This record gives sequence, C-alpha cells and structure tokens, in this order.
Amino acid sequence: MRKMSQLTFFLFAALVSLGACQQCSQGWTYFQGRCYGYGNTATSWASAQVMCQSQGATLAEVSTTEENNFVSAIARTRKGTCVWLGATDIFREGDWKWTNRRDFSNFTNWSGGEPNNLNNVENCLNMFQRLNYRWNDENCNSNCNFICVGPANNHLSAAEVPISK
Ligand SMILES: [Ca+2]
Ligand SMILES: [Ca+2]
Repeated sequence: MRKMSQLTFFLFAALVSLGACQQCSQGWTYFQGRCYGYGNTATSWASAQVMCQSQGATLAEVSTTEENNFVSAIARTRKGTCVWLGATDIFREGDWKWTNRRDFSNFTNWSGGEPNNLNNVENCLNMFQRLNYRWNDENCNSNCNFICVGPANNHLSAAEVPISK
C-alpha cells in the first residue's frame, strides 16, 4: 500500500515536472512542433551530424523565415562563431540539399556574395557570426558549433497517464 502511494507521488511529481506540457528534453527548445538543441562543441559538419543523430535528431533544416529567425536567435544567443545547419552541396557543386527535406528552393538566407565556394572547398552550410548569422558556405572540415532538430515528445495529459493500478 505504501509502495503504491509512493508510486502515485512519483508519477504526480513527474507530471508536475512535465509542467505545462513540456515537450523537449532539458537543454532543448521547443518551436513549431519540434525541439532544437545547440551543440556546445565546435566540430566538423559530419561529426556534428553524427552527434545530432546520437540524440535522435539531425542538423537543423530551415525552410521558413520564422524558422530561420528562431534558429539564428539560438546561434546569436550562444555566440557561436559559426554554427552548422544540415545542408551541403558536396555531391554536386552549387546544388544545395537539406539532409532530409531535400528541397532547398523555398527559402534561403545567404549573406551577400555567398555561397562563394571559396578555394573550391566550401560545401557545407553554416550561420556565420561575422555575417550577422546569415548563411555562408564553409569548408566542411572547419570546426563550428551546430544546431540539431528532433521530434517533440508526445503530449501526456493527466487523463492519459495510468497513475496506479
Ligand atoms: Ca560548394
Ligand atoms: Ca563562403
């Protein structure tokens, strides 16, 4: 009996800590149905992608002004010198693709003169502090911070959680 009330308390506490429908893991920020996380380590584009995947996420993909404002605000707040996003033209020069969404044509936010494919080695997309976090193509082996995007948690309302049995 005592065990059950402890369990009930635990579940209650868990619900309270979920707060008003907490949808993202700690350290991740909710926006329009998904969760965004900032990678504190500066690393290569490929390694950043792997780190995102290890969290069930991918490098952030941006297809609207609102989304771009949100993601660049994270980069700006965290003061990343450069911040990877999930697009590359490594397979065909000039043919930019998001890792998952593929379609790149709807929205872009290149800084003036970018992408410039400097020295013929710039094939990965980042937001660049020096360009006020507008988009820049960069050598994929450069070390940059990164932003991942992953699915939000399912909503759990009190009615749906079995408190005790
Ligand atoms: Ca390129
Ligand atoms: Ca560039």
